[in-house]
Amino acid sequence: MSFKLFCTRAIASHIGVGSRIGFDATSSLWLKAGYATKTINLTSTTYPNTHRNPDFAKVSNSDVLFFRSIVGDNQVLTDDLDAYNEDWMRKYKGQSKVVLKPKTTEQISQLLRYCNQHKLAVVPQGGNTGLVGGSVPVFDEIVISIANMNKVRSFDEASGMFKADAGVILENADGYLAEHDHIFPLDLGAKGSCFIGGNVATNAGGLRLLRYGSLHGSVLGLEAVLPDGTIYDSMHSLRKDNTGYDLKQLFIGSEGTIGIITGVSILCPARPKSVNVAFLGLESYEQVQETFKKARNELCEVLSAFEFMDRGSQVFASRFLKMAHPLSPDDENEVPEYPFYVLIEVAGSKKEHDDEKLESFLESVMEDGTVADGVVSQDESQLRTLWKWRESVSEASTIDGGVYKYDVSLPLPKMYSLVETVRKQLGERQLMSQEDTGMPVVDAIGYGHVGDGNLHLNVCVREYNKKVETALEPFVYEQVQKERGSISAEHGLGFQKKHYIQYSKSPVEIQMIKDLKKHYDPNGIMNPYKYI
Ligand code: FAD
Ligand code: 2HG
Ligand code: ZN
Repeated sequence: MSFKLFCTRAIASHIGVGSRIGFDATSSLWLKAGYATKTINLTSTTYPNTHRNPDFAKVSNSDVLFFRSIVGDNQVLTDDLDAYNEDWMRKYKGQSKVVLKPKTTEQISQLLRYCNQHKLAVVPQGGNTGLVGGSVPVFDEIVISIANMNKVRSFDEASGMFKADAGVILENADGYLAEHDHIFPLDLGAKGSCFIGGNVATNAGGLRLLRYGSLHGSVLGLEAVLPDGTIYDSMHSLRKDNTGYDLKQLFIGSEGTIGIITGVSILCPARPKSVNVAFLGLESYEQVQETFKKARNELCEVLSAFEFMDRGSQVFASRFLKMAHPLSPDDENEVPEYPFYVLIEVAGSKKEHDDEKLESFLESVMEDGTVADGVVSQDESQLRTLWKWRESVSEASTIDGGVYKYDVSLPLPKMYSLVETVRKQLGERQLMSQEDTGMPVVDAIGYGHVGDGNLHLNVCVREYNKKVETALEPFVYEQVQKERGSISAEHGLGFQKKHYIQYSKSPVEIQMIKDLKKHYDPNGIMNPYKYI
């Protein structure tokens, strides 16, 4: 049971500094979950009980002519629309015939006003990295992509106030802020592709919510276009504003159902000057909790992330990354037998101080046996590599053909039992086997943001399969409801959970949501067939 320093030789040759999982640096294109099933069935075929709303008009030639007059011929796409119709998991596929790529808020206003008047349904789309089928059409809805709205508007170094178009890629926003010694208060595995507007629309949580909090707190203002074309402009820079309802909150997590977010004003903290990461092996989930408790107590203000992964998730990451595991650097094929792994990040302003804190914390948890094994990064490249063993799990889970993803909030002590319960359920129904390729499910794995009480349960399948889906839904949601958890901690409801909101919201809450939707979108044109 020794504490090792991170071993450079095994890692450095595989992944260079700055390379990104799923992100092709040469083309700047997001590589979709490339392993998942090659052919995607139309959503309307997979879910035949969802019917096209006959109240919606179908796009006509005169509509297309109008769109061209607003955004220009080149920004109205009518061919090769798969990238806009298919979701990242390759699970959902819409049938849109038209994609619009406006460049200004005014253009979006004109487009939405027209669509509303003509009852043409629309789907707002950002980087299309959403994981609940919310970002793609179901039938022939028009896709309004905000990809062309990608300018930083302003940054105030004194206050940390950052204002930008909603189509700025998260990684670019953070890169811009890094030049000014600041950091975007959100980070996630899809940062090379997702847009800050999409992040706000999904109220994304990510890897450092523990440190920087929810977007409900850091977003200070928004600009959005309502379905009737009205421009709502609250792009102010006020930290405090108690004049009535906080309207911007309506859009944070609204998933494109009441308007299109076009601008984001957000408070960005100073960028930490020193960052370090430890990667640990643990013998039980109880020890994961104990380590978290101790990390909060001992690392206090420098703790910036606390992520956990079960062994199954590391096996998938290992198959995907094809490199030595940090805790067994000499054997490429071996993931050590620890049932749980934890990644701890510390970030502060004084390296010696932060390193000292991390070291004495690690010494104490190793000595008292809470942690069985661990490594610490020695430089930036190793730090990024350690993060890859956490960040790559999402994509690695698709490696055998597909994945059913659940992102739930649960009380910390109960969090991992959901994975065990689901594994039992799949075993009893004889749906799961790692060896028998005739079985649809390969494995059910668990990982996530311990600091936020957010578990990611990924059921990794050889192909999308109705029997598996029926075994999982509403079963998973029932388990979450029993513990008064949330069926969506961070990815939203989208299409996947459209029938299940009642597992986390009361009838009164659902009615209030419906009332708001009806008020702002009486024709229901915004992202129909989704959760509301
Ligand atoms: P899209 O996928 O394009 O859209 C998502 C939803 O928002 C859709 O309903 C869409 O209609 C709506 N929408 C998009 N833009 C707008 C707009 N401007 N106005 C109104 N509505 C809009 N999520 C997390 O919370 N934490 C994570 O750690 C995390 N990690 C991820 C890792 C990977 C590898 C992947 C693929 C996804 C991950 N996600 C994570 C999912 C997450 O929801 C998205 O990555 C991100 O927030 C969505 O942004 P996007 O621009 O891609 O939006
Ligand atoms: C993460 O935390 C993301 O890695 C994605 O939220 C989780 O793919 C998933 O299930
Ligand atoms: Zn997550």
